[in-house]
Amino acid sequence: MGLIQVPRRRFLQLSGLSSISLLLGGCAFSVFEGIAGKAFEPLNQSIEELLLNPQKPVPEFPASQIEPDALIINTFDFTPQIDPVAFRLKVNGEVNNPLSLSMADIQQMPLSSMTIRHVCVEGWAAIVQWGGIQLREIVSLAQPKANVRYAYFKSADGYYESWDIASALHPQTLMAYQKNSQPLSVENGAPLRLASPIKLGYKQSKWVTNITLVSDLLPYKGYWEDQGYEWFAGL
Ligand SMILES: Nc1nc2c(c(=O)[nH]1)N[C@H]1C(S)=C(S)[C@@H](COP(=O)(O)O)O[C@H]1N2
Ligand SMILES: [Mo]
Repeated sequence: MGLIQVPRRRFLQLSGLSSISLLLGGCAFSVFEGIAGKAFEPLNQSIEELLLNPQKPVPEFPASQIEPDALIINTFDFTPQIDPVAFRLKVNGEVNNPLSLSMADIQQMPLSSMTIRHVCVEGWAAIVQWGGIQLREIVSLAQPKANVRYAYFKSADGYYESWDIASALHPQTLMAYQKNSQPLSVENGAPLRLASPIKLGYKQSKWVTNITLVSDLLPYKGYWEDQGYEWFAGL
């Protein structure tokens, strides 16, 4: 039962902190660092090491605990309509092999499925099953350079996010195209969205069109982060 209690307790701490960081901006970062603890360690690991040695998976929930109605649609502005046939996921930046992948390309790669808890700072959570391709598969296909430390995600609605590379390469960080064993709906981010049990909901970009691998964070970090929300946002 620790499986359920730990994320819930963390969630309460995090939601408190999110309002603090909203008030104090960057000043709350050191407070958060203490709570996040070892979550910060992987930031120092090289990308080669991370690709070679996958990190430990987070325990999952049995499929019987999926809460089909609990995932609330949360979209800051509008729902972009993307033609899934014309769609290409672009992967570029500090890579030796830039990619432009169709959904057919992506769906030919191994399908990973996981049942995890999605946690939104607005005060709700939902156990969801996501299916898709591990982001680490896509990143390794792009042949990242040794200096890569962050991934930027651009979405079709103007949303943007940045992640530390360790979290992006976690085995349960997926580019998902299925929800609860069904094709992903447009509202939930079709054709492709981020899904991961190790980050808060706002890190999990829907309608991702571009992934850019970089060595340093840019002055803009994420849609909510640039308005004061915490950047690492680990669970
Ligand atoms: N492109 C994009 N991605 C996004 C958002 C958004 O507004 N635009 N909202 C985020 C937030 S705050 C949450 S909680 C989840 C919600 O996912 P859902 O709408 O599929 O439940 O999407 C995240 N990803
Ligand atoms: Mo959210």
